[in-house]
Formats: sequence, C-alpha cells, structure tokens
Amino acid sequence: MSAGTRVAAQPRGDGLTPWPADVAARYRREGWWSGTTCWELLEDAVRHAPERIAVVDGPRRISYAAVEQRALGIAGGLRDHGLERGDRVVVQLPNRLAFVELTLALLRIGALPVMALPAHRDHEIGHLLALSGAVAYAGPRRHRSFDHVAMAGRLRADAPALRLLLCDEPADGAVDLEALAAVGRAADASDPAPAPGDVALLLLSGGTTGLPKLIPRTHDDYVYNARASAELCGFDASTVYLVALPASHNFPLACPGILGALAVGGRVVLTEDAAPAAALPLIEREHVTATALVPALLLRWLESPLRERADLGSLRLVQVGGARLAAEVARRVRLQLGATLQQVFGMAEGLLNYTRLDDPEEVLAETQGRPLCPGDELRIVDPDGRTVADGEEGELHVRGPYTLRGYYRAAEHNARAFTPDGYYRTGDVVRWHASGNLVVAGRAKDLINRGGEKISAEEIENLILGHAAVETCAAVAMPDEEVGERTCAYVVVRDGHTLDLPALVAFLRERRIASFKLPERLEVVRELPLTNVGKVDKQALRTAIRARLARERAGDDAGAGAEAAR
Ligand code: OOB
Repeated sequence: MSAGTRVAAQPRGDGLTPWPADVAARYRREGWWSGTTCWELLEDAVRHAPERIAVVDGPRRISYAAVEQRALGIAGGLRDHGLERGDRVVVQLPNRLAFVELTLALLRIGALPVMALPAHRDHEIGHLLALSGAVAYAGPRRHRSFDHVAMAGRLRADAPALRLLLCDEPADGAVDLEALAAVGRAADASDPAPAPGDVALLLLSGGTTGLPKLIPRTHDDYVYNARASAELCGFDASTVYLVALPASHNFPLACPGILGALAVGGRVVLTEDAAPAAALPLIEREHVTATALVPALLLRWLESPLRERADLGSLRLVQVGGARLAAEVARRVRLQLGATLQQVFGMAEGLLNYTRLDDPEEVLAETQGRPLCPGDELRIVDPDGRTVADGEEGELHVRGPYTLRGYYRAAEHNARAFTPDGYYRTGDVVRWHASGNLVVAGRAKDLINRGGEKISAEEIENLILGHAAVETCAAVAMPDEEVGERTCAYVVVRDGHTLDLPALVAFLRERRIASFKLPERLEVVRELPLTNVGKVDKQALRTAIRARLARERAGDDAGAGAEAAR
C-alpha cells in the first residue's frame, strides 16, 4: 500500500475502531489526549483534598478519601469474583451513591460499564447483555416497583456469559455492592490498571436502527470530554453539581457532569427524583451551583409554583440539552431561576457544542453552542455529501478527538454511519449562526426525541409488526408541548382484525420494553403513503399528524369557547 492511501480503520478485538495513527499522534501532541485514565481523575482530587465531601446521596455525605476507599473496596471485591480488565458489566443503577462508586471501581479495574437506563426492561437489557457479552449485571433490587433482580434471573438463560449479579442492597443470589464498599481498600499501585487508550466505557446510542448501538469511549477521550467541559463551564472546587438526569447519560456523566465535578474537587449531589418537589428543595439545602436538564424538565421547573418558595440563590449555571429548546423558554432561565443558561448540543457519540458563559443573551437563547475542542472537525453537507454554503442548512458530519470512529461490534452499520474519511454522520440538520455558533434546525434521522430520550422508529415498528392484527406500520414523532415529541403509530390493520391504542400498548408491554417507547397515539389507516422510490413517506405522516392535532386543538378551543359562552 502506498503511503497516504486512506483505508477505513479496522475494529480492534475489544470493539474499538481506532483513530488512524497519525491522527492519534496529533491528538496527543496537542494535549487533548493526556494519557490519563478516568480513575486518575479521581485520584488527583483525592490527593488534593481528601476530607472534602465528594458525593451527597440523601443523608449520606461521602468524602473524597472515602469514595476512593469504597470504590477500591468494590474493585477488589469484583476482582475476587473474577472480574478482569476488558470484561463488560451492564450497569442499570439509578442516581445513587452505588452508581458513582461502581462506575469508578470498574474504571479502576479496566472493566467496561455498559450504561443502561433505569427505565430499560427485559427487551433492552437482554439486548445489551447479548451485544456486549457482559459477564455481570448491576441493578437495584427494586426500583419504581420493578424487580430488577427477577429480570436478571429471567435474562440469564439467553446470556450465557452472564455469571455475576450485583446489587446495591442485599438480594438473593447477588453480590452486595454496599458490603464491598464498606470493607473498603487502600490504593495499591501494583493492582493491574487499564491503559489510557483502552475503552473505558460503553455508552448507548440514541439509535436509528432496530436496537441501540454501543459507543466505545476510551479513557483518553473521555477524560478530555470531562476535563475540557469542566474548564469551559467554570467548574472548580466550589462547584456543587446536581445530577438530575439519569446518571448513565453522557450529559450528566461527563459534560462536565459527575466526572467533571469530581475531577476539579467539586461536589456531586444525587437525586432519583428530578421533579420540582424533590429537586428544588435539594438545590436550596445543598447550595447547588450547577445542573443539567433536558428542555421538558426545565419547563416543569419553570412552571412549578414551588420555584418561588425555594431559595435558588446558589444556582449559577443551568445546562440544557438533549432536545430542542425554544428561545422563549430559554430566556426564562435567567429571569425565573436567576442562573446563566448554557445550551448543550451533544451526543453520546462524542461531539459537544456549548454556548459560552459570556455569549450575549440572544446567542444563549437562540443557538445550540459551538464545539468544545479546536480539534473538532465539522462539515455541514447536502444529501450528496457536498459542503453547503455558509449559513445554509445541511446534515452535520463530525470527527475529532472525542468522537467515535465506529460503534461497538457493528461493522455493517458502521459502513453507513461513517464517511470513508472517518466522519460520523450525526443525522442532525444544522446551520452556522452569524455568532459562530450552531443552530439545530431539524433531523435527517428516523427517531423520536421524547423529552431527550431517543426512540428508534425502526425498533418500535419491528415490535408493532409482531402483533397479529398488524399488516404494516410506521412510527413517527408528533409534536407535544410538554416533552417536545411523542410517538404516533400509523398502522394498517389486516382484514378481519381491529386494533386500538390500549390493545397495542398492552401487547407492547408484554414484550417488556421501556415504557417511554410506548406509542401514545394510534392512527389506523388503509394504507401508508409512499415516496416515489417506494419507501414509506414519513414526512407526509408527520405533516398529517401535526395538522390533525392542530385541528383537534382548534376544535377543543372552539368547544371550550362555546362552553364558556353558555
Ligand atoms: C444527548 O446525547 P444523545 O446521544 O442522547 O442524543 C444525541 C442527539 C443529537 O444527535 C440530537 O439529535 C439531539 O440528541 N440533541 C439536540 C440537542 N442536544 C442533543 N437537539 C437539539 N438541541 C440540542 N441542544 O442528547 C446529549 C449528550 C451530551 C450532552 C448533551 C446532550
């Protein structure tokens, strides 16, 4: 092969598609990859101020030194149970101390947390276990009246590699993480540790295909992600960060999130309940200075009568991302919460765009920020892959020092999801704003963004197609004031059958899927519209449901008007 020939990067045995050697060398030279592991981020902070409180979970307040000892206790215990560097562990813990400590322990050993969501059920967890070949599953015993230990038991039969169950409370057949943490352990530099270039963890993709893909993030790239974000957001030892979103999402985990706050000696406050009644008093009690929200949650906080009752004076920064934020809502953050708004347009795949703390108010309200790193390469392209004129809309492609080059064990999908020169096709339609920031204008990918939770249309369609009454179907987003988008299922019913929404939902619940994926409206139609190349015309369906909802709302308003006149 002649020098300079471009070849698609080959995945390594551990599922990582490496960056080309010359690119990696540049990332190191520039200092973006610092040769640090995620565990070492914590170690630095421990050395600096061991007695400082690192994590608050309800009544529990754990110092940096104690978090280190407790995480090392878990790490040692897991090693005694045979867990090794490179092993995968599906982690499905809610926002509790055990989530932070187990994650740190796994990062110390070099075992890979697979970051599942508490809302996931057998369908998703089973898939994650199979795809990752996980040897362990960690979950709560019961959470929101769901028995996670029983689920793990059900899934065992189809997950031959799974041999270890971890729980944060005593449970039959499970290793008790709290017991391992309580034993503790001192740091021992001779314990085997991962290398900075190793995969640190596997995040879940929003996913546009049948089932979620896994995103390998290396220590080098994730340390950069957390540290550079912390610096950009002004995090320091006085930062008190509230984890309001599910901690396994990239946003609260490392943007700057938990890892960013811990890296600079700040404090992490956990809550399992982000509703105003729980979160707002917690901000007052713990003097929270920063948090990350999705627009739907921000709206609940703004609309809550409790907002005026709690003293939110400590709050300096409210990050909002994960879905489109309306400019009118954005403007209310300073007025009604007394904090600086930061819009974050990010993705678990890597690229993070942040508005800067000193951007002018209208830029804070109207744009979704600009890239974190000078090494981020962004291209906005038309459907033929040609770069559009400045200010024009197009699909965003990106590569850079913390953006993946390939999904985990997904060669076929990778061939489509990346350009031959290594850019990730985000599926987001964006344009440059005059300020130099990006505006997210829409989406070219087929998913439903329900308040920041991404639902793959194909995944839900495949499930619906399993129903005996369904001939064919299409899932599309319908607009919603509260959560932005909800799922509407268009279904063509087989001759002689009937179907209504409760029956469809009951059928899907039996498939044991996360409930945020359930369709919230069913439209039974005689046929689905097709494009001129014969594919289902989803745009037409989205337009139809939007018009229908508008008509219904107008009808309601007219009805309410008539009612009032009577
Ligand atoms: C975050 O990560 P994911 O992986 O759950 O979802 C990424 C997708 C983006 O491709 C985009 O479609 C959408 O979510 N998105 C936004 C947005 N932020 C993300 N759409 C409009 N406006 C925004 N501000 O959602 C995520 C990861 C890290 C930080 C923040 C969000």
